[in-house]
Amino acid sequence: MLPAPPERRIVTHWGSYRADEQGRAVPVAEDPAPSAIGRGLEAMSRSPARVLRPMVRRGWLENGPGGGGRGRDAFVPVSWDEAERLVAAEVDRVRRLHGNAAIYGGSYGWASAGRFHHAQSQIHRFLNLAGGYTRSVQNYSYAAGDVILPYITGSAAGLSFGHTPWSEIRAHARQVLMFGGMPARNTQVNGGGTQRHGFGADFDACRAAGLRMVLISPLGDDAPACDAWLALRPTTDVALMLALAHEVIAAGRVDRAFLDRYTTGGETVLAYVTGAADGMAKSPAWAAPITGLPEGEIRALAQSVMDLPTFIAVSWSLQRARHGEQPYWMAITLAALLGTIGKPGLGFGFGYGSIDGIGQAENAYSWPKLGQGSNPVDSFIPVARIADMLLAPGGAYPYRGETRHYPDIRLVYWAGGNPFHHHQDLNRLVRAWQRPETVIVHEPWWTATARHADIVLPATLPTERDDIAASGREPLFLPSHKIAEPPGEARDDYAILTGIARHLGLEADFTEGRSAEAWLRHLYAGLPALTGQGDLPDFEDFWQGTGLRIDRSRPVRSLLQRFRETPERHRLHTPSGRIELYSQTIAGFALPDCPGHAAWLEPEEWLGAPATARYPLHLLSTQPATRLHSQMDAGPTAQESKIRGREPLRMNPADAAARGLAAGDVVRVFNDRGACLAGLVLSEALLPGVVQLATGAWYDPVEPGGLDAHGNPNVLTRDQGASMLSQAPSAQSCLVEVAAWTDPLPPIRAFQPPT
Ligand SMILES: Nc1nc2c(c(=O)[nH]1)N[C@H]1C(S)=C(S)[C@@H](COP(=O)(O)OP(=O)(O)OC[C@H]3O[C@@H](n4cnc5c(=O)[nH]c(N)nc54)[C@H](O)[C@@H]3O)O[C@H]1N2
Ligand SMILES: Nc1nc2c(c(=O)[nH]1)N[C@H]1C(S)=C(S)[C@@H](COP(=O)(O)OP(=O)(O)OC[C@H]3O[C@@H](n4cnc5c(=O)[nH]c(N)nc54)[C@H](O)[C@@H]3O)O[C@H]1N2
Ligand SMILES: [Mo]
Repeated sequence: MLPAPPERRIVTHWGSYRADEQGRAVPVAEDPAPSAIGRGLEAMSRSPARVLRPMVRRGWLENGPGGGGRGRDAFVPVSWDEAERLVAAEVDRVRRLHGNAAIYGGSYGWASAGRFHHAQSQIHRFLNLAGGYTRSVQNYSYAAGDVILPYITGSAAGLSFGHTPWSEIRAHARQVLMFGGMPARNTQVNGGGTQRHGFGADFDACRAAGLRMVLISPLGDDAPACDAWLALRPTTDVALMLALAHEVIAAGRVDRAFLDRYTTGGETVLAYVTGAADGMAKSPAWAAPITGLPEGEIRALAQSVMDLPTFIAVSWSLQRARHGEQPYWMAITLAALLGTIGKPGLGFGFGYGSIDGIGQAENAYSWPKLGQGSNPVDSFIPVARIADMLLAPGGAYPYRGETRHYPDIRLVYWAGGNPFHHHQDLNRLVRAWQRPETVIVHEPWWTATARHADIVLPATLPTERDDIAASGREPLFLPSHKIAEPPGEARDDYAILTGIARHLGLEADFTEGRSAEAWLRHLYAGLPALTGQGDLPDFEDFWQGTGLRIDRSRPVRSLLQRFRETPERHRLHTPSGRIELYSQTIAGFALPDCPGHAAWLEPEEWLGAPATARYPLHLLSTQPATRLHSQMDAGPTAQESKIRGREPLRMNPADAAARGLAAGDVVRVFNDRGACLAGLVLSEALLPGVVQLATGAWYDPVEPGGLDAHGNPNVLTRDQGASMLSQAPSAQSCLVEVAAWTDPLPPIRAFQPPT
């Protein structure tokens, strides 16, 4: 048993808390900007939405593996021993009959902070020992960016790591273009467990230093403050950037020396922008009707990027759309024409304000983590292609210039994620999800994913176990203390998998003979080797304290600065060794939705599409201010934001008036893919024609595949790859209509356990 610390602390993805005298979780004093998401954290332990016992779907228990009735049948409680035996036997059956690639163990999702009780690491470690599984690659956050960047700059630096520091931007830039804004709500979160929210201070320091902060977004409140707001139509940023490039060219301000020395393909791009290639000059007059921005505003912005040293920031949201590769490629192209790339504090970067920690000092070391072993099976899918995979076993699909085939999945095993939150077109997922023979889910909660499983194993929350937490974007290694007993029979993922491993003869390999506490000590003992930090306190002292700080950060350097200084020595990992404004490789793939240079491509759904005749509103499904994804939706902060129990939908008053709608109304949001209810909030901050419904309201269909009573935008979003290159999710390309809901209100049942 670990000694009881004088002050008990819990670390989450959205902040650190201490238990006060009443056992309530209150933000720690070290945090300059605590998040309200953590309110009621300790009370969530006893929420009625918790899974309390191992449960098996009745149809599966009675008839054996097979999908019919998934999401409809009642659940039957079983003992832990029986649950372990059922899971072990099913893993064994599937691997023997169909091979390990028939097990989908992607388990994508955020789970909880904590280095040891990290659900994905635990499940991957277990499945690797069991012979392997089909895994997932990329993520829902920035997959299109992650795929395209290596073709252009030779790596994904500037996306989730390697950013130009805020301190350099503040010192050298005079203007920051914020494509997609920098909404403070998203910087409540930092993966792995955060303690000191830092974004606000960096942003404020830029303003104090007199930088001109320009917000380019359909939402006027997408930044803590701004000096100008360009309210463009969603997913038209490439057209705006092209027009800026056009003006830079027309003014003779292209940095030819930079293009010659550091890039390849500049001539092709210039010909496209000027119209020499296709007869269409990408001028402000051309971009105005596409973006919805007045031509004069575009010209003024173009002048400002020529007059002021400018940093171009693009949020991750821009690439979560059809052709989401293009805004990133075009931002780099624009910075290249201006010749700012690699200059201190200038150039471009992605994800500032998408999450806390971007642009802050980066650790020059990595933290200890649980070893996952290696996967003997070489089978994977791009993560957002899950429904396609389940619907079409063996089906062909393009990815990164190859033709691949989907594996034939018989068993889906999920721990630490919520696909019925995160995936697009949930009604399609409901159908696809019936296909596998068995679905096993570890969950603390009766989420929609748990409800659509055959075997549900109750997992603990971070408040119910001891752990160590550390984010890759903070220099802090933090104890996270148990403050509550697990409810019912809930167990840690480690304990669950240890029990299952025992039935498969894998226990000794899985545990390496360590208890959970012994693993924490083992992780701690790994610190010196990884961080180079020698004289650390004893584990006991660490455990009684408030965490360690290891200040060894990477040198302060702007993105691609070394490449700029010595391009011969720091050749990029691209075929030319330079920035590829035109990529022969991508052009060679001959993809209709991702050509060889950055280009404006009309998506199927945007405000200029013919589809607006029926669905005239562009839906932005942004990250929620009141929770992390679907987590804490049952908590007080999210619940107080609901309108008659429904998730708030924001709309411009003019759009509401045209539909006879008023603030506080419950409305139906719909398109051909699905429909949900939401509670109406009116705001002038939205560009007319745009509505905003945050992700994360627990999916609550009134009948299987029917109306969602609660307001989950993913019943409306499109399940299509950003392009055939990346197969990334493209949730932001989505048209809808909104109408009054006059029928009786269906009850919210998502937070009640199923029968
Ligand atoms: N339309 C639309 N959809 C989106 C997005 C969007 O912008 N628009 N954003 C996308 C993005 S960027 C992301 S990253 C995804 C996020 O999608 P997810 O990461 O899947 O979302 P979460 O709600 O965090 O799911 C984590 C689940 O793990 C469970 N959990 C927590 N701790 C533990 C644990 O210790 N053990 C176990 N077994 N389970 C645990 C939680 O209860 C929760 O159900 O959503 C994506 N979906
Ligand atoms: N509170 C909270 N914070 C979070 C999360 C959470 O669940 N809750 N999730 C975290 C995760 S996993 C991720 S990946 C990040 C995601 O970070 P982002 O992807 O940056 O976040 P979003 O909220 O989807 O989008 C940010 C803003 O982009 C704008 N936008 C959308 N489409 C367009 C467009 O086409 N053009 C322009 N110019 N603007 C557009 C929207 O107005 C939106 O408010 O957020 C993280 N932060
Ligand atoms: Mo994400």
